[in-house]
Amino acid sequence: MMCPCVTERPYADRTCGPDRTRQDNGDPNMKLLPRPALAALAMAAAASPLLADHHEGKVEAATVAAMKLADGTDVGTISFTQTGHGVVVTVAVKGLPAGKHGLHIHAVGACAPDFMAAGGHFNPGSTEHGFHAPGGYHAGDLPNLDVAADGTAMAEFFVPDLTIAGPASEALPYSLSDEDGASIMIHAATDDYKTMASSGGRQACGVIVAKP
Ligand SMILES: [Cu+2]
Repeated sequence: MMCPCVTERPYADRTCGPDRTRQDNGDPNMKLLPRPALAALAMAAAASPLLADHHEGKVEAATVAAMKLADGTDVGTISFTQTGHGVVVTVAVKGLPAGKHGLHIHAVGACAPDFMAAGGHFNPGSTEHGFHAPGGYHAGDLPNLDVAADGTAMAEFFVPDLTIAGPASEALPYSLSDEDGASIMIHAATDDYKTMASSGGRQACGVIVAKP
């Protein structure tokens, strides 16, 4: 049913065979994902009608994370818009110190009672942090946010392979709709894309997908 090269290359369906391959594949259980992702997918697949929609390219979803400082001060929003290939992230924040700030998706969908509730980085591949890391990076690693002198930052970028709208799938192997949700964190210092410590403390947090 699947074109032969799919078994060798995870994303081979993008370059191999006709587009209808995915729709024609009646078995949604992806053989290509690493074991933990496959297990999560197997658990989620039965319950969610979204998986089938992914394969039809119909998923449209968006969510907005309300960004707050530790004292509850509103510092704007970070929005997430699902596409068939990943998520468009749109940042519109204010009231932050000027300079470049580390920005990451964290693993747990909670910012309260303090930002440590957000857990570590979203890292479903159990890789190392940083775009420079050999064997890296975390799926939650994002580009630094450059805050202007007036305390605002506007940015828009794309995160491939990510879904906010359903369980992991072949097309979108990283899901934020997992058992503990996900959040997004603006850090106090600049991510050197090599070490976790470079980003400093947790300055502003917003929930993307709430912890159930
Ligand atoms: Cu972080």
